[in-house]
Amino acid sequence: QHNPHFKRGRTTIVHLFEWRWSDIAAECERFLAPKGFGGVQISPPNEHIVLDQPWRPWWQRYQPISYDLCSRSGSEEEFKDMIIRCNNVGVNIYVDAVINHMCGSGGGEGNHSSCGSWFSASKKDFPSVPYSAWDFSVNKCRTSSGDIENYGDIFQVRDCRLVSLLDLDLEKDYVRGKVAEYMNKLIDLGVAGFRVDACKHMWPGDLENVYGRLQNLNTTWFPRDSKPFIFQEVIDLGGEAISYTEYVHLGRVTEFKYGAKLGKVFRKWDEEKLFYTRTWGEGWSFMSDGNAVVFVDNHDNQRGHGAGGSSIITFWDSRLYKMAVGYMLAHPYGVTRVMSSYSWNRNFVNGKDQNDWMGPPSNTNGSTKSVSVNPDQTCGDGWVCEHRWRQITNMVIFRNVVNGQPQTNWWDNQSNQVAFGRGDRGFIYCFSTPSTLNVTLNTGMSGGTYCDVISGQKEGNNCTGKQILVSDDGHAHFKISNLDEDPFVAIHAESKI
Ligand code: ARE
Ligand code: CA
Repeated sequence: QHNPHFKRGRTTIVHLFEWRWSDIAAECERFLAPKGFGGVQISPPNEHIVLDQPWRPWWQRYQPISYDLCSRSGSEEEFKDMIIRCNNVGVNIYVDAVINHMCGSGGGEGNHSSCGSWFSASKKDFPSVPYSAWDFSVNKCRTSSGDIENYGDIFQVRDCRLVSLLDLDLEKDYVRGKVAEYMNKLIDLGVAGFRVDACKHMWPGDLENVYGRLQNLNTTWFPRDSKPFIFQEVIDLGGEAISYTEYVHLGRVTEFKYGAKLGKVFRKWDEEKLFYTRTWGEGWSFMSDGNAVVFVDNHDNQRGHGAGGSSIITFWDSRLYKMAVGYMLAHPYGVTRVMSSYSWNRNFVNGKDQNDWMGPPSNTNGSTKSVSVNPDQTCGDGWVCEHRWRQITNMVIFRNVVNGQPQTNWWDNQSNQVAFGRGDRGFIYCFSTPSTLNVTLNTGMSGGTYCDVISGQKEGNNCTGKQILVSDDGHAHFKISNLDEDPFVAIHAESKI
């Protein structure tokens, strides 16, 4: 379950946060497959609550009402069509599975749900599953509020309500069966795996039981006996009662230290310096390479939810962001995930964004807007599409080209300039300090002229960016200024001209 089952030597997942299924299908065909993306993490596809206060927040999708497949992203038909079209071009779909809980305890009663199913949060009644009051862990929770009050107590964290969300009792065979039935339906339809939400709040033994019930992947698109890829959201920055180590035998785990630390390095906070990343990965006490899913930011911490704090770099700091994502994609550690966001009207009051709830670009009737694509390949209508930024797309390709190669030819200036290669397949040089670089480095690559894929790219036999001349002994001269659009350069075997 640690294997993402990427096809055709691909390596990277993009999270198309809040995209509609029909847009994802089109994106697989027109962009993700040609650019070599391995898969898409989609927003939760199941029925969710629909809220007016605040108006249609993005997080309503983390409040399930049933496992029917109609959501803000579209209908079941559109969902099925997306899976087929993405699979047909070799792009995997990973579902965000919300199985720890249903909606918030204050969710009310009625048909305010994405498929229109009736439910009652106060009676804990969800007839479309069906779940009733017996299926929740109310009697296990010992806090007076019924909510998690102390992350130091492993029992509360698992058995009480996360921010008042009605907590399912996954010890019950019936609940395990319903959750597995939902996930198996998705596997049948052709998904490649799951991002499992809020795993810290579920007992590893319960998860093991649920995962044990899952079928192998659909053989229309995957080899026989392929188990679904599982990556579990466990926020572990150290110092809490629950550790990621309890989950790594079950599947991969999100490594939240990665983005928090990388943010500090590129922002030069806490006296961090880029050259300290010589030991990036396990050397920074991250989980072992084979267990990690890594990312610079996610849909929570890009807006002050979740964990990582203010060091997290997002599209709002676009120049730094491209460098951080570029570094991540060049470095061999972990399975990489790239964020693709929408923009919203940030409004900080005393350091807190009052609009951190705002949902995706919407029409007046509340439906999510389609993603429009501009002539220069960027997106419009409020969709940021970081994955379409040249520097990021081209580093996704870089990662595919160097896949399987070790990190080699490390160089640093004992400060904020570093460079490293990936065998003879690729080389990256980057700095995070206001300065100019003028240095000759051993790239480990074969002699020739390469096109830098950050300032441009190879188009036919031309290069639209800087050209890097590698001599027959593998050395190349790098001259970059902090005034350049991006203070980094990357070349790879397929950017040779
Ligand atoms: C919303 C409202 C709440 C309200 C609730 C129920 O904001 O005020 O009580 O609805 O009505 C997302 C949003 C939440 C939202 C929820 C449901 O972020 O704001 O609540 O959807 O709509 C912890 C968990 C971790 C979780 C983060 C956010 O451990 O699993 O909190 N992340 C996932 C998703 C989120 C999602 C949920 C889980 C719920 O990625 O998008 O919530 O499905 C320390 C701890 C962490 C802890 C963190 C923040 O760092 O180590 O474990 O993360 O603090 O508390
Ligand atoms: Ca729980």
